[in-house]
Amino acid sequence: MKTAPKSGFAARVGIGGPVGSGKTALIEKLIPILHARRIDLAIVTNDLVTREDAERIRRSGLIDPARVAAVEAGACPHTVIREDPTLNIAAGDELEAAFPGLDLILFESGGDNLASTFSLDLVDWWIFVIDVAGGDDIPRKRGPGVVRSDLLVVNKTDLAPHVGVDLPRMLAEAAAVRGGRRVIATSLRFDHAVAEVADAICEAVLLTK
Ligand SMILES: Nc1nc2c(ncn2[C@@H]2O[C@H](COP(=O)(O)OP(=O)(O)OP(=O)(O)O)[C@@H](O)[C@H]2O)c(=O)[nH]1
Ligand SMILES: [Mg+2]
Repeated sequence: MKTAPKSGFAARVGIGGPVGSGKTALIEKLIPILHARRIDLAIVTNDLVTREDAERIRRSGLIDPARVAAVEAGACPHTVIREDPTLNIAAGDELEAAFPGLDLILFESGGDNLASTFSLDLVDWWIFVIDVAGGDDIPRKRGPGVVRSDLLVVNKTDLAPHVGVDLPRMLAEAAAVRGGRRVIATSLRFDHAVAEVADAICEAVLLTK
């Protein structure tokens, strides 16, 4: 559902999920697809006590490094995307001031647990990324991130045969606990279904595809 941007004009989309599920990898794969659609983009990353993910994206050559901002949470990552998102809101506002034509800002949360959610003071819409290597029981555990996110991404599908995961069952259980809200299975390693995630973002917050 399209909602009004939280401040300024750029739509703000959160990307959360457990440590190592593929949040930064998703951003790296989305950037060229969104650029090809002429979407004016910036990124805010969150790490515990470093700027590691921001530096990784800046070094990637995928986007102007000035369009990548870093927030150091200094505490459990959800505190700065939910309880007090002031630092992230300010980072988004600074990017909008520096790049007045911005259409979209992606906010990557630091890796967190299944209870992690985004404040709707910060984002218009948010994605939760889990991966098959975390176990096919993750959806059944009904964490708020899995249940309440606008889009659930189940990543690393290429690893399912190697970790004994029944992927169709995992996806069916994910759909069931989400009451029909969208689930997309990706393999970022093999660029599988990234365009579908881009479509979902564009449809939800940019009214375009
Ligand atoms: N096999 C496989 N590996 C993947 C896939 N997506 C990501 N990875 C790998 O998983 C690891 C973690 O990916 P990241 O993108 O850094 O994960 P993250 O969620 O940003 O991690 P944190 O920010 O530390 O929480 C990296 O080694 C990636 O190369 C995938 O679809 N398949
Ligand atoms: Mg990351």
